[in-house]
Formats: sequence, structure tokens, C-alpha cells
Amino acid sequence: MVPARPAAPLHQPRVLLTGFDPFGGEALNPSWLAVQALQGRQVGGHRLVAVQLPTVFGASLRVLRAALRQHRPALVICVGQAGGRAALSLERVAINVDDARIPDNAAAQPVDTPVVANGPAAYFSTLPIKAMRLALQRDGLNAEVSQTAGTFVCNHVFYGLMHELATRRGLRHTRGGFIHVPWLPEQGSPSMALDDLVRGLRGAVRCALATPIDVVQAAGALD
Ligand code: PCA
Repeated sequence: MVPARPAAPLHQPRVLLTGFDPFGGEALNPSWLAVQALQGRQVGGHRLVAVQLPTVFGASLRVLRAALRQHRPALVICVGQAGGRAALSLERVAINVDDARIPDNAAAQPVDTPVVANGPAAYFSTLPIKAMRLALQRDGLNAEVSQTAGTFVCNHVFYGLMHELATRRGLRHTRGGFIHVPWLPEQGSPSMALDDLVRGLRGAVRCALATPIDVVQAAGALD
């Protein structure tokens, strides 16, 4: 009989990674393929947990909240596809608006509605985005800080995540943010290979865990 693998210790801290299902008529979503490849991996003493979110306003946040309750992660990075971008985009800010140019996967297309009624206008990422950009660039990857996550389901999830982290007592010490990834080569150009997406996300997690306070870079450095 094959001995059962010892269960991971219950107290082992976790990192939650989320990706989305395909949307807008595409056959795949690189955000999910990349985080799925990291499921169960260990980084910096933490276990990575991958969860898929539907590309649907509302439902995506219900799945995310359930995952936060279940895993109580130390760190959360939500990941989405941004077709047309060439770099791994470390998002700086989530804004309190849903404004969809195309329908979501449940055919909803909200226009100019808040993610959270009476919530603050915006939340900043609590990930060390400058340190992460530096770490990824040193690994030879194309990485940038992005000033907008758009107004579709990715921004919706990013805002909803930061609102949960800001308002739930049990998540007071959890840091979180959002990374947009380019298309895969088979989807169009510009693109990034799946191996590089996976390497980049693993490097982003490693850097975030090792960097409690973001670095300050001289204006324009490495841009
Ligand atoms: N990208 C979309 C939603 C799902 C995804 O992967 C966005 O940028 O809003």
C-alpha cells in the first residue's frame, strides 16, 4: 500500500491566487492557466492555492469571499488577462465603478454603477509593486506598474478584494493586489509565453512575501 502523503500542517500560511475563466468569445484565459500551474506549490514557506473566478460581475466576488473565508491567506494576488498589453502589469489602484464595454459571461453589462455602494472611491494595492517590478525585471521579464485595471470584471474583483481586506477583522493582516497578464502567443500579439507568466507570478509572490514595505525608486528608474 502506498503510504498516505502527510497532510500539510493546518497552520501553514497560504497565498491565494485567482484567475478567470475565458470571456469575450476567447477559448482560454492565460490568467487561469498560469495560476492553476502554481496550485499546491510552496513559496517562502507558504502554500499556494489557486481558485478560478467566473468573469461575471457579482458572482466573481461571491467566489472570492468564500475562498478568503476558507483559506485565510496571508497574501492574495488576483490575476486577469489584459489583451493588448505586452508586460506583466502590477496594478496600483482599484476604483469603485463597474462600466462594461462588453457583456460579462452572464450577459450583464453594468454602466457607471459602484462596486460597493457608498464605498470609498478607490483602494491602493497593498502589494510592494515597485519591488515586484524590479524583481521581475531582474528575472528578465517584461513588467510594469499600471495605473488602471480598467472598469470591467478585473477592476470589480480588485476593488472587492481590497474592500474585504480593509473591512474584515479576520483579514486585517492580509495583503493583496492585482496583476494583469498579456495574451498567450496563440491568442494574438503582444503576448508572453505561459512559462514566463508562471515564472513571473511565482517571482511576484516570492518578492511580496519577502518585502513588507515597498521600495522607493528614483523617478523614471527602470521605466
Ligand atoms: N480580464 C478581464 C476580466 C477577466 C479577465 O481575465 C478584465 O480585465 O477586466
